[in-house]
Amino acid sequence: MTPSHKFSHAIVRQPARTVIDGLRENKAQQPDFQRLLAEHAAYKTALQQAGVQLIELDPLDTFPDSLFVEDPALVFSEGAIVLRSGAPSRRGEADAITPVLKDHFDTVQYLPEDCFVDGGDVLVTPKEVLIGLSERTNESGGLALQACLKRIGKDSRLVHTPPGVLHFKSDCSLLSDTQILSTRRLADSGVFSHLETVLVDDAELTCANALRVNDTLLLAAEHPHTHQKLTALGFNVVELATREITKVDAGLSCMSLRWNNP
Ligand code: CIR
Repeated sequence: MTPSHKFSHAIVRQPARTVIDGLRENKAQQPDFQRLLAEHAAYKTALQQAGVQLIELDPLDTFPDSLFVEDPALVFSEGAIVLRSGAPSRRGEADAITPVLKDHFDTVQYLPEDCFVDGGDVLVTPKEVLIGLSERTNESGGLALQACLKRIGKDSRLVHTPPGVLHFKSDCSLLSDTQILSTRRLADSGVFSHLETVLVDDAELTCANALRVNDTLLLAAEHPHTHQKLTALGFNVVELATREITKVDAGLSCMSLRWNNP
């Protein structure tokens, strides 16, 4: 079976200048546009060096958060699913990305009205897809997504995103087909009973959103304890600066939509 972290292609979107007005919990912090661009450029290079072919989309000034392409859609070798964000300011991003999905996938499914799901709440594991209910992902959205997933042969389960956490994957990421990187608060909910859990250091929560791509594990820089732990486990860790994107509550998985085209 192809490992879940095997990716041949990814969609990315260039940050718009308006990203400095992106949604965030802490309004007191605003990202620096030039430094954020540099972070994004390094991210794209790291994906390419990990063996991924990029499909690069133009910036969208009307949608400050549109570089976070993981949220408006889900993509699999079997087809794409267009989502509807629980954040009103992000709803138009789905329409903007749909033509690109139609160009690359034979099957594109859509959620019905009043169903809200952000891709950041969806974790794909070999056994099942976990859908974290959150401020952005409502129950009808989760149920509608389960029906879409079933149509392309994928089992799924509705779970809960920890209170106060933006997205389910803000707190976890798949390291391999059998291992998950997670915060303690999420792991303690028992949701990962079928996976071996590697905990991020309690003082390094923001690196829980890592990104395994082929033989490379992308990890937010400045999280030395977790980095050391993952290196000791044998992962090929590549650090990426995330100071600016973190100011708009984002992490590494958010900036690409990845799939394997065998
Ligand atoms: C938002 O609040 O929607 C953006 N500022 C951050 C989105 C991060 N996306 C993700 O975790 N998948």
